[in-house]
Amino acid sequence: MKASDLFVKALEAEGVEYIFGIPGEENLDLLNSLKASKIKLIVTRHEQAAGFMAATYGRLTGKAGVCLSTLGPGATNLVTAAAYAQLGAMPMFMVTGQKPIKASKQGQFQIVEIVDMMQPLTKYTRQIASAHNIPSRVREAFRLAEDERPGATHIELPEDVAVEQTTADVIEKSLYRRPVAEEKAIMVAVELIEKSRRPLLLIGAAANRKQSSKMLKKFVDKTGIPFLSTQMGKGVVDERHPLFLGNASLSAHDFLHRAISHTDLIINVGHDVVEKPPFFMEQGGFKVIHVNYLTASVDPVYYPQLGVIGDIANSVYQLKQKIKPKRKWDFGYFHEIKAKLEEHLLEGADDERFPIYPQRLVKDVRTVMPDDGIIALDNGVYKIWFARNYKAYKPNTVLLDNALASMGAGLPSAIAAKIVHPRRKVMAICGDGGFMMNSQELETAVRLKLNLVILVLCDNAYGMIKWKQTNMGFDDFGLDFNNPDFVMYAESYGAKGHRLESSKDFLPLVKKCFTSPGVHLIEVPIDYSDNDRILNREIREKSRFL
Ligand SMILES: Cc1ncc(C[n+]2csc(CCOP(=O)(O)OP(=O)(O)O)c2C)c(N)n1
Repeated sequence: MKASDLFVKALEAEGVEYIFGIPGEENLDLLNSLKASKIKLIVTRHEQAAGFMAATYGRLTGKAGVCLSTLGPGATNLVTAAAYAQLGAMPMFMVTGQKPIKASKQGQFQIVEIVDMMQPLTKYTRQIASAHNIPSRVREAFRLAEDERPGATHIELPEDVAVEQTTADVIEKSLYRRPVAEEKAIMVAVELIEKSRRPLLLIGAAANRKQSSKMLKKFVDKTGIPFLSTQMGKGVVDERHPLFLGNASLSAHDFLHRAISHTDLIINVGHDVVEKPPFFMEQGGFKVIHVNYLTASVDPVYYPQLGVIGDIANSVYQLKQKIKPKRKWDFGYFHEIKAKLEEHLLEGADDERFPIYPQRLVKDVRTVMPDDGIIALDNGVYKIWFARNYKAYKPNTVLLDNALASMGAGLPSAIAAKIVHPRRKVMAICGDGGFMMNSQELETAVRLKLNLVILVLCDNAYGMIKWKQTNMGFDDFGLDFNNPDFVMYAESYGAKGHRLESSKDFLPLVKKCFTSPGVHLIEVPIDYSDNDRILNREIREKSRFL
């Protein structure tokens, strides 16, 4: 068999459905082998976007998403996406081309040490030097990408290896179950929880990766322990639950931090230190039980006293079975916080000003999105508003990146979400800065005939940094820009462009976009004038009096 055919066969054995990417001449044998495969090639307009799509496919399915590029410049374009997958624990497999390694007549043209370049960004990076190694290398790359903690892997397939003949055959996936926590660890955790006075449950990203939603809901219902979510842990348990105390969208001084300063024990399910800290541990302060697939990386702000290590859903099940809810638990103060938080979340939600107020925008998006609808956020200050004010009802329905926190991922991840869940409503929410970093993927979305709604929030500036600049007392400087006419821009791609003219038009307009097929871009002027007042001062002041 030709090596590139074997490579494709190995991908098929992994259950690969899509490859996102841009082929170069060094991938042409692989491309030709793909022609005969059921794997669908999705050509993108930038490798970075292909990487974001592959990572999001992995995030939503638990199976490694695959992306492809040529050598040199194509592969260097994958770097940000590799970091995105690696930090965000999204399973992703990258394959890049290379010039012949045995004899090359092109000198060093386009040659960069891609395998080395990927080293700090991946769990595994290898060049295939012989066709014979394809099955084991590919299997190993997928195993590592998908195993906890998931991340990015990379294989370089040189042109001359791709054309070799080989008798090797694919290695099938091995079947295994995730290990479960040992009973003794569970018993120690149960004792700690039962002895505590004001325990809190924190739900983080890893709880969104596998099926732990039902078990966590049962745990909360049985014990009555109030819970918080991290940004990437949103939706694991429906945030409409009466015991939900808020999302850690700000790192300090929010209502939920009052709860944290009042707790003596945090049962931390699935959070790890890549996310912006939802809390800071201090010597002599509250204790933390780390419930996760792997032990915790130690960090100055995170050094849990106990680890319950193993499959998360199983650990939560075991804890739930053994815990006897205690009368001495005192959640009175937490319920007070909850009431105040709910009040605060409603503030500004009906504001009629235009440009639209972020709180109103969040409320209207929540109104229009069905329970299982997916919002995919780029990175900007609106992310804080959405994480804090938008209640997620189901797992993985709020796709945001609180790990690399890269701009440019909003549109590509929405495209991938729509590919994975074609029947669900998907909305990309981007700032005018982040959107322009991968706006060329409008063409990909239109070509794929996706039904997608894209909000471009316009403040003609890098608003997030402006917000921080104001907070630090600096003058307004160096963060403004001009925008294209987004309606014309969208239409030039064959998408439908809309411009929001008044806040009350938002809901009917989005509803209309969701009922008419195709890619809809809505230019949404946004009023960020209160970001500093509310996010930096009002929340801090109001929560101080709790
Ligand atoms: C690729 C990348 N470059 C720079 C940053 C730093 N950064 C974070 S948010 C932000 C501004 C985002 O602006 P925009 O997309 O317009 O959203 P806004 O905050 O204005 O709503 C910048 C420059 C980043 N996170 N990622």
